[in-house]
Amino acid sequence: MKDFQNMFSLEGKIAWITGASYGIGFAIANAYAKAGAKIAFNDINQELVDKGLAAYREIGIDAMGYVCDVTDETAVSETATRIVSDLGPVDILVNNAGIIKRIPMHEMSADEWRKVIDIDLTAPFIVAKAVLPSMIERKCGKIINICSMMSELGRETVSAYAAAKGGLKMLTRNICSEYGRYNIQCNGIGPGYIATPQTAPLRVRQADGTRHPFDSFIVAKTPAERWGTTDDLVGPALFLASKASDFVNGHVLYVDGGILAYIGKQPT
Ligand code: NAP
Ligand code: GCO
Repeated sequence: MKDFQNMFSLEGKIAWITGASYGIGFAIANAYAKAGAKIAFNDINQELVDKGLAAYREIGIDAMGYVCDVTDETAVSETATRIVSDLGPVDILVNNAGIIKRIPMHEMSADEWRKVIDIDLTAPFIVAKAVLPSMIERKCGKIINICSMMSELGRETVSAYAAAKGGLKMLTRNICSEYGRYNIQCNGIGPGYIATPQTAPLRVRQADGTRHPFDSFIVAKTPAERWGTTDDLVGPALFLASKASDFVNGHVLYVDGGILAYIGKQPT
């Protein structure tokens, strides 16, 4: 029988959250720290890492920050080694770092396409590869891939992002298939539309103070009738990192206020 009281505790665990100086990654790291985990995060440059370290310190979290581009296999492997020597072997990996380019597909260069695929799909493979051997050896581990509505849906201008996030859903299932026997769980979180810097351009107020048309579109498309907040993601992220989800594997948990369930408002 499980210890239900402590099912969601991450006491003694080491969590690595990529691209977590701010936004969704920061909120998840904050929750993991409050649940008892030690936090390692990386970001693309020293300025962001310093900004992240200051933000963690401000809320009382003693996080370790590393400059590391998640697409650079050597840098990722060196960072993984540093985390092990600074904190210990990684128990929980959250592949959070990501970018989007909103460009009509027929105008997108192959270099722009590759950049999105590299960061949003190839990097989770590279980072997972860096932590898997120790997880296999210790016969436990949690890998959480931050997927998207675009793991299921398409829309204008986001072809590379949708291809990457759809691919990330399948990488999630494959890591589960290949390593489930070692007591490693790999699941995804599919956030709906969350108010972060990544989506800020879609929420900019119009000159007359009214909502951006895309902002109104999302509110109408979401049964909850609002954008998500980073806090909406922390419960699901905690569940997938904790003992409470030890037999949950290969899923994408959509945290979208109901978008994927909804056909859309009927015309009035
Ligand atoms: P964000 O605010 O843009 O944060 C992403 C972080 O990843 C940034 O700190 C970014 O640094 C970093 N990053 C980018 N490229 C990197 C690289 N090569 N190596 C290391 N770090 C890198 O995004 P967010 O909205 O919090 O999103 C986090 C994740 O959730 C992403 O994977 C995103 O696709 C996904 N997501 C977001 C939403 C949403 O509505 N916001 C919904 C579904 C899924 P820079 O600041 O330099 O770019
Ligand atoms: C867009 C958005 C989305 C979200 C998110 C949805 O331009 O449509 O940026 O792709 O960020 O991934 O789940």
